[in-house]
Amino acid sequence: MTIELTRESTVTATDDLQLSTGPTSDPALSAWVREIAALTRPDAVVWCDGSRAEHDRLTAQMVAAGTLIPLNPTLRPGSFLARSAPTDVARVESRTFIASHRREDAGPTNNWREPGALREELAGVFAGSMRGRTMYVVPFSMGPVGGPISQLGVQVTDSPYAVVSMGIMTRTGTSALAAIEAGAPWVPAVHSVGYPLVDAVGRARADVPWPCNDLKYIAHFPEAREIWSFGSGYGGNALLGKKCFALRIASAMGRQEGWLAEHMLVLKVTSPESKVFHLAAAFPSACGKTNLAMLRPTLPGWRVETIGDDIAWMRPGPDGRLRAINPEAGFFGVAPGTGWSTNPTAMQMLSQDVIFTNVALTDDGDVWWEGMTEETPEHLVDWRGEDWTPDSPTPAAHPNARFTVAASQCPSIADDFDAPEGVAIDAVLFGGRRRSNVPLVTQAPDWSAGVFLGASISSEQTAAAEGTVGELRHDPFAMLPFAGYHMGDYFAHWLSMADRVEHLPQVFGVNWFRRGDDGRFLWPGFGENSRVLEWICRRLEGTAAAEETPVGLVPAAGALNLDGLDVPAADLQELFAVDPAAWSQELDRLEAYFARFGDRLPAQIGQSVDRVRDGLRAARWTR
Ligand code: GTP
Ligand code: SPV
Ligand code: MN
Repeated sequence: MTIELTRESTVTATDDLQLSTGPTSDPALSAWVREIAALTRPDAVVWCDGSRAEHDRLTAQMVAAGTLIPLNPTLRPGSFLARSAPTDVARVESRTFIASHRREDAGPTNNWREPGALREELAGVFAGSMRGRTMYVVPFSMGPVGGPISQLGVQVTDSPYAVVSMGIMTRTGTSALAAIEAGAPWVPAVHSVGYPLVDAVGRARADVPWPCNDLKYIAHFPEAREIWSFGSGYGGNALLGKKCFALRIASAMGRQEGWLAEHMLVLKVTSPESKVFHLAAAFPSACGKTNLAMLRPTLPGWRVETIGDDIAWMRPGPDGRLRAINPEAGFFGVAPGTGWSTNPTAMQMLSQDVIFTNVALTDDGDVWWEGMTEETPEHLVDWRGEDWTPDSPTPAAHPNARFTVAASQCPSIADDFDAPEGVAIDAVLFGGRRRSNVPLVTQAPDWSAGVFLGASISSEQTAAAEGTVGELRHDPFAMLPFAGYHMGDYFAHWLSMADRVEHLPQVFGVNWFRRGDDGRFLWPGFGENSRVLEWICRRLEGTAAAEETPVGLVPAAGALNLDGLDVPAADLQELFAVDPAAWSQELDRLEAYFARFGDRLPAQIGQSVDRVRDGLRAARWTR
């Protein structure tokens, strides 16, 4: 057995893993690594330093193994294409578990498992799961190393794809390890693709380009602050700093410690008068966070800069404001729909050093996906590795195809992206993908109504997780798949921020996805969303007019800047229409959903439902 202590020094052990303590002085960390290695039986243990040399070494190794296809270095330098197994293309919510000691602490929206029983099952599936493979040890920091809002973790994994992706998405390596050795707490995260290179009776078996297992576990122990993931190499299932740590475990930590871990982008808006605003926005998966975070305003004089595109950690700051960091260091973004006309900033960002997963390959060794260019190439190799032409019945790129890229490559990255103390949040936005009912923009009259707005998000399902695309489902705070504890307690925790934060952000609802009877989007979206951001910022300043509706404040006539925009008056009317009958049904649906939370549903949520109902009854509201 070979045990690599550092990149430079490799030690060969004869029969056990006693030497795999690695280059660390931390006894708890080395004991844990030894314990996991003893369970999973890898051939070698490699401690990762997060260097560029390590990245290059691992990508070269994956090219040799067929996991990565190098792209044409002239067209897309430093970039690769990975094709996953066709069964391993998205998060698996049905196999995602929250193992709190009491079932009621996980709540009705999570798959609960009794921790002891789950640990036993996991011990069974992980036993020998890394045989024939290398186990990598990846120390990482979520947020700037040592920052007051940041947290540390260590992922062990048998997937070099996960190592390289974690290297882009988080701050990995020696500085994170040094912080752990200095005594900071860290979250252990165990990952195996579940494809040992030795079968049950000890016979060697060949590797495949994308090893995974039909049996999957994405398991969380929120009380022990521990993650175990088995069977998948994909995104949120395998890059354990992301959804597993930064949302599920961190949301539970935040509840205990008085802070928030949210599925939110963070952006900085600068007005023509050079006034700066920071906004955080929660939309469900594949509902526009990356696009809004990188928006190029069509309104002259406005500027948007990016701080984060998926996750925000927010803490009450010493200044009485809610302060947010992006705990990630890269973007794992949806490729389809990302194009020069919709998101030119992302397109520029993707010019080099990118790992693409499940996009199509062009004949000249570059990538393509639906929505990237106006013209469709005559011939491609699709995400499954098969010949594809515009006549093919299936899309060339998987609808959940993704890019993985460092945040530092983003042309719109904000100067305060790295600020350890975070940025002060002025407004929180909630949105979903709604073809009807939900107006383009509303403002909640107060914090309690804002929490209700977040709690009442529903959205048409996307390809970001298994399930039926297009089906309307409740997704409170865009956290349905990510809250690490009872959703009723989660609402209460949000309400409690009113007692913890002196200057609370204003809360707004947005919906870019309303459609006409003919099925087309009524709002042009993308860069034109700057018009909505303008109204929001003007509301924060107190200079824009609003009008009351039963579902919140909307722009008064003339207050939404439509200069130079060609949206028919009828469409605008429809974008803000509040139909009392449809809303009454919406509230019925919501009430039935909230009833699932029983006595853990805060009374204020029920009161908000009643308030909207009264408003709808008071007047048949038309605009
Ligand atoms: P996750 O990474 O899964 O959390 O997704 P996300 O919320 O970051 O979504 P993203 O910005 O990647 O957008 C997902 C899809 O929605 C893409 O296909 C976009 O092109 C599309 N989209 C984003 N913004 C808009 C918009 O304003 N209007 C319309 N019509 N589509 C949009
Ligand atoms: C999401 O599904 O919200 C994502 C992609 O951001 S994943 O990392 O796979 O969760
Ligand atoms: Mn996401």
